[in-house]
Amino acid sequence: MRFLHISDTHLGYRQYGLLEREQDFLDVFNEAIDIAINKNVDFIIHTGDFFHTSRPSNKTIIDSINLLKKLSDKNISMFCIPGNHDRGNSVKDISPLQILENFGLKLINSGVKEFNGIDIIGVKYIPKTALRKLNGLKVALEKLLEKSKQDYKILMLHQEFYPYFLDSKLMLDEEIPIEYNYTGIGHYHIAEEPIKRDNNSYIVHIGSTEFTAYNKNEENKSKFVALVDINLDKTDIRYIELKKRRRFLYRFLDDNNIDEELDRLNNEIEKINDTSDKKPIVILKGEFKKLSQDNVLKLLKEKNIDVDNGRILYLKNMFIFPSNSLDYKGEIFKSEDEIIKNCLTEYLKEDLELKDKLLDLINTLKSFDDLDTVKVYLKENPEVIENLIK
Ligand SMILES: [Mn+2]
Repeated sequence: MRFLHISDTHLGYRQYGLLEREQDFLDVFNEAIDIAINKNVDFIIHTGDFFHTSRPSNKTIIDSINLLKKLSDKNISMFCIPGNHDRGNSVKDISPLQILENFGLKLINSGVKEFNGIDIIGVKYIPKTALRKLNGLKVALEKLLEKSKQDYKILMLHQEFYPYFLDSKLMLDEEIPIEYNYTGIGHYHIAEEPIKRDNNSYIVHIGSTEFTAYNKNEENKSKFVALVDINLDKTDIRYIELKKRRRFLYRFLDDNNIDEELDRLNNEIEKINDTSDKKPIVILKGEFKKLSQDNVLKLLKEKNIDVDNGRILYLKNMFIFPSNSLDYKGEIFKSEDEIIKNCLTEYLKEDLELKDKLLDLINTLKSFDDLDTVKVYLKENPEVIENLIK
């Protein structure tokens, strides 16, 4: 028996407001599906955040139906749990994943589904407040074990575990019963080496399929899916790198390194453009004590680090200059999404769940055409606001 583990595909995410980025998330999801087909897997597990929001656009829904159709043509089932992004939390509505159940998606909110002699067990994303009431995951996971009849058990989770999330109280070894042979965990967007436990069971954080800036230092990390072979009780895991994801180049600049760093950056941009049809995204951070804004912007132009020359898809500069950082007239953030997200992250760093809820709500409101429609919507759906502080 063979399966593919995919996570956090965030379909429909128009990062930086760019249509190209929306397409990137679809491209790489397609690549993952093609790997599943080419490697003749029996099924796929998707550990949450299939969609980027609970209100995917009509186009995104059609894209997702086409992905599932490719799989059903080859008789491959996809098992999935709702993540924090697509569980349908801030509006009184079901998850968009329930639409996909009509197109073959095997959605598990909390339960056991048997497939050809193995059990696939899933628990949808549980927010922090509910986790506290449950006193962690362990009791729920043990109850699900009682319902499982097959020897080989696959568990799908979408949660924050320590130390991947430093302020989390969930410890892998304490929360996850060792009887689960393969535990796939979504939510953390960076791929980590599989953790092998004493009885040869595994815990796998496979990470997202594209860069979303959800986790720190995600920029330069490669993206993967896991191909897993089960032979009796033996589990063999291979990570396969996703080639279609867009490359991000991240640099920290200062007065001393800027010349050298920009030359190196230039070489790398060149290399990427030679080997890929996807232009890279460049993120520059910098703190300058001697160089002025004019100096730095001139240097960037001289060294060809410029969106207008067609070598870069998007350039994000976050610079601080000595006199007054507010003097900086460059485009620190190009899209309002980024501005909103950064403000909320700053103000609500003590309550990231509220931040996520607000972002989700803003995304929903942005889908309305004008302010009057927004007002009517809020009036008719007061729970949208109530849910924020529940
Ligand atoms: Mn995610």
